[in-house]
Amino acid sequence: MKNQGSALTERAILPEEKTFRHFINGEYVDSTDGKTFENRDPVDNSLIGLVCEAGQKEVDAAVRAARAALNGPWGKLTQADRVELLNRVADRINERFEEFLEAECRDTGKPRSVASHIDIPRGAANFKAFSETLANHPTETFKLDTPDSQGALNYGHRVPKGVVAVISPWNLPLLLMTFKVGPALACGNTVVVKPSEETPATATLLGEVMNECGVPTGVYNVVHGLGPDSAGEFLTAHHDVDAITFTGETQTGEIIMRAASVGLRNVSMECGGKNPAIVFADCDLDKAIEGTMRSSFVNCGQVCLGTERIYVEQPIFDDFVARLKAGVEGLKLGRPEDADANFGPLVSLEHREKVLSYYKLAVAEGATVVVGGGVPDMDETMNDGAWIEPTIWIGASDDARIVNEEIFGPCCHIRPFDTEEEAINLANDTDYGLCAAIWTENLSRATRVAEAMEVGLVWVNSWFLRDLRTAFGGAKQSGIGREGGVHSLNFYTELKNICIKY
Ligand code: NAD
Ligand code: 6OD
Repeated sequence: MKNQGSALTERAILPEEKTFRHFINGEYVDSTDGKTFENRDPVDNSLIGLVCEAGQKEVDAAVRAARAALNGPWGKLTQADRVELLNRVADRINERFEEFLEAECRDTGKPRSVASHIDIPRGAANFKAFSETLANHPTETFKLDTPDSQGALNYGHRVPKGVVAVISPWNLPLLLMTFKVGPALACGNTVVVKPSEETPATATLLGEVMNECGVPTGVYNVVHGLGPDSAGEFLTAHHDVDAITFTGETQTGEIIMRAASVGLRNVSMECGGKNPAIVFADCDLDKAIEGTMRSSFVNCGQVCLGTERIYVEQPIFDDFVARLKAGVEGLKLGRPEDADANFGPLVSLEHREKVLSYYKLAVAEGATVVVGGGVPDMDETMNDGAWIEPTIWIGASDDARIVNEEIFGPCCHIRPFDTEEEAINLANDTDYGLCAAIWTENLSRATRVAEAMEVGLVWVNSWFLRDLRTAFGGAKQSGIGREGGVHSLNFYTELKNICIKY
């Protein structure tokens, strides 16, 4: 593993200090009480700017604006008009790609090579894909023709849910926020977004894009702040919010579900994971190593779909461990703008404390550190940043906490297995159920094992290969409901049946 020692590079787009304001009813506004908190660059802990913290007043104003837009101009548009506006939003994100890229990389510290291939393109695509799904989705129709009914036509009519609260995390800020905002707006809802306190920039910038594209004011609103006793709690408890869509930790999801139970509001929950990979001896090992390098270490391991538990069939165990170790040693730590860097810092010093506590725990629990396990020595311009070593462990027991709890960092535990049945049992032995990756060239085995996984998503010989028309979501404690494709339309609309007797 090599550290990047280049001098601090000028960042062209964002001024050295700025304030991230709320975006309410088409305007950027401060908090009335002037409350702010700091936003720091995880690369070197320098101050990016201040973020306004919303109180009840700002949340009320945002929800009011969203309700007015729903009952007013947005609600009166045809679906085709809405779709055209959202396509324009997608195009405008692409035109301002560089600004979104800069903002995302500065908030998260992630390499530009990652954000320019994943975060920003998907941020734009999320506005197009769901418009297309909606436009092509048939209406269900049933003709009832019995002696009693003597003819009746039933058809489904979709209406928006109303004002939707979008609560999003910091790991893929624009991607995960627009994965909800795109379909919510396409279905005719209006939204109030509460981005993570760690990553306020791209949600803020998107407000400008909405105005530039002529999206009516009040359709897209942003309130900044923290969770408890702040914007997150005020928004999810707001009586005039009709549905809540959340991505984040399982424990936060439980709190939000309690808030949503008042008034029986709908929730969609995309939560944590402790995802397994099963690597069979008959796999294409080059592909398995390349895929696992990404699934365990891309985005500094901060991907809900990331692999933290790897089960490898005994005959190739030593080889797999050695090759993954070599892959980790080849990672290049560096600033986002360093073209060679493929590994950035964690999102914050606070998150590093959490991940490091698991690094210490691993040793206490008897795991062997294959590589990493600590804090890297960065050059003096980055030493104050949230850098951490990518880490591999072997030898922990199946009930060790590092094998069972979500760490959300660049680390994984590798364990050998002997039989397919054993691998399935080990993979399923968790409270989580987000995703699994299976590496084998045997199609029958792949199908059998995929169907046995207690998760919402399975990748065979790949990872994070996304088709936005498919269902996305977790089983067990990884979530409730599905989004993606028609599943998003189901969540963001109320389906009304109309029965016409003729
Ligand atoms: P988090 O739960 O701490 O925060 C997520 C959001 O919830 C933030 O905007 C936060 O301010 C807000 N929040 C916190 N407490 C709240 C409260 N009481 N009321 C209302 N809002 C509140 O999660 P995080 O640390 O930002 O993100 C990492 C977690 O997200 C990991 O567990 C990861 O697995 C999960 N995640 C899941 C998916 C998925 O699709 N399943 C995707 C990305 C991340
Ligand atoms: O690709 C997506 O649509 C998606 N929701 C990815 C989630 C990644 C979690 O960190």
